[in-house]
Amino acid sequence: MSKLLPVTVPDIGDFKDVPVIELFVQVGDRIALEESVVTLESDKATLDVPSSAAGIVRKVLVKLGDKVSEGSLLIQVEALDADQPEPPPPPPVSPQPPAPASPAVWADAPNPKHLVPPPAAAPTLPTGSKTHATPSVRAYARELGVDLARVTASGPKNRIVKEDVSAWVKKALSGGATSSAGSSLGGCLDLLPWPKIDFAKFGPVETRPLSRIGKISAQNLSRNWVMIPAVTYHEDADITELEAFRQQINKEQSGVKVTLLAFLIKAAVKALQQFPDFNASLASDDNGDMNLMLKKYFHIGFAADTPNGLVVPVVRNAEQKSVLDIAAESGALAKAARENKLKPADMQGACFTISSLGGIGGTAFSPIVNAPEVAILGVSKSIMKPLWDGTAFVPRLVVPLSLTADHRVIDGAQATRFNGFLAGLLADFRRVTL
Ligand code: CAO
Repeated sequence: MSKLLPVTVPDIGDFKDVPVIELFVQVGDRIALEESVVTLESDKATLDVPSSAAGIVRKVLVKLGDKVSEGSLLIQVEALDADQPEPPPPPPVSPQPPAPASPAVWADAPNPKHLVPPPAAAPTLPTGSKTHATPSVRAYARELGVDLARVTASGPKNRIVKEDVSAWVKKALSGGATSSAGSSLGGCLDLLPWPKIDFAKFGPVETRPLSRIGKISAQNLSRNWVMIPAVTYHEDADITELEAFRQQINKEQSGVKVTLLAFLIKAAVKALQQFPDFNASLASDDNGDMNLMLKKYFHIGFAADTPNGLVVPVVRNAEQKSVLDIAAESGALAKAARENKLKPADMQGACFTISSLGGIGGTAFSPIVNAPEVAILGVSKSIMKPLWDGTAFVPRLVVPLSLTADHRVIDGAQATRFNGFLAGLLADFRRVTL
């Protein structure tokens, strides 16, 4: 005789009234022991609740958004006898107690920190829209905005593993130049396809293929734009004295032309030393756990505008170099960039990037973080401004700083403190030596 078995929320620690954010079963589904029934999400973590019974789902007692606690009834399952593959219609509720549920393990959301091992008896994937993945993989997919239903599973018993999600994202991002303009990412994000327009209908046109650098930049910029929750913070730095000093040393020595960029790189190193989270990258380890990698070296990239497009050469170990050394090296790298002579190694390993448009103009802009870095400093054209010194307005040379930071690592308070610290260094460069 068939039995109707309740599947309830197991011991989930101190959590109560936790919302159901994913529901994997519906009435009539065949469910295996340990197969995921729902995902719960607290403020900080997600948890898959495995089924404590195998059979046919006869009742689903929760819906998305419902809040549940330990003991809440989720589904009722009609047990199948070994020789009874297809059961009759639902019988009345049986009082038989459920088998003990698998231990519940939370995975942090949205950045998973605890790996949840797959259940011992992983279920086979039935046809339809159901997907099987551990909570940490689900959290990872949610973080990247990936719909797991689109991902091909390669894990045991058709489980989607983290590599499957990464491979799907990689594929989506590696479309040609045309697709990177919209369609491949559009597929990933459910955006409309990139508009296809016959521009010649409206007037004469000329087709110019993107350069190799342009294609690579387009793909990197698109990925960084959609994957990094970035915010730009603006600050003005008073560089009146620094500019006077810069002009003086350029008069005194003729070997190297010193521009503001060299001082910015030197000051940025000091600020990174003061705020180590800015000298870091998010990276997942072999278990899929996300960590912050704090770097003990200070390699500073700077955006260089070249006839072939934007490149980012890197001044390595800038903390060990003087402003004059940095000026000479950045000048040589910028020249090599313009002449298309940079080697791949010249553009690798940056911890933080400076994008200086000050030689061209502008009052502020929002640079895009250069992943896997977590912040980038945009610099616009310095301008004389009347600043109030407490008794009168005085003319001061002010340079606008625009710091874009990855909000997963750096919040607004940290970013504003970083900007203030950096502006303080530029206002009184002696502080860099402290
Ligand atoms: N405010 C006012 N003037 C500035 C300035 C600023 N913030 N920064 C530089 N200048 C001045 C320089 O002092 C120099 O003037 P002088 O010749 O009279 O001394 C002039 O502008 C040109 O400087 P430069 O651009 O040749 O040198 P740099 O060291 O400042 O910059 C480099 C080097 C490679 C960063 C720059 O040439 C460049 O390519 N900038 C563009 C970066 C870019 O495209 N960023 C956007 C990326 S996102 O699309």
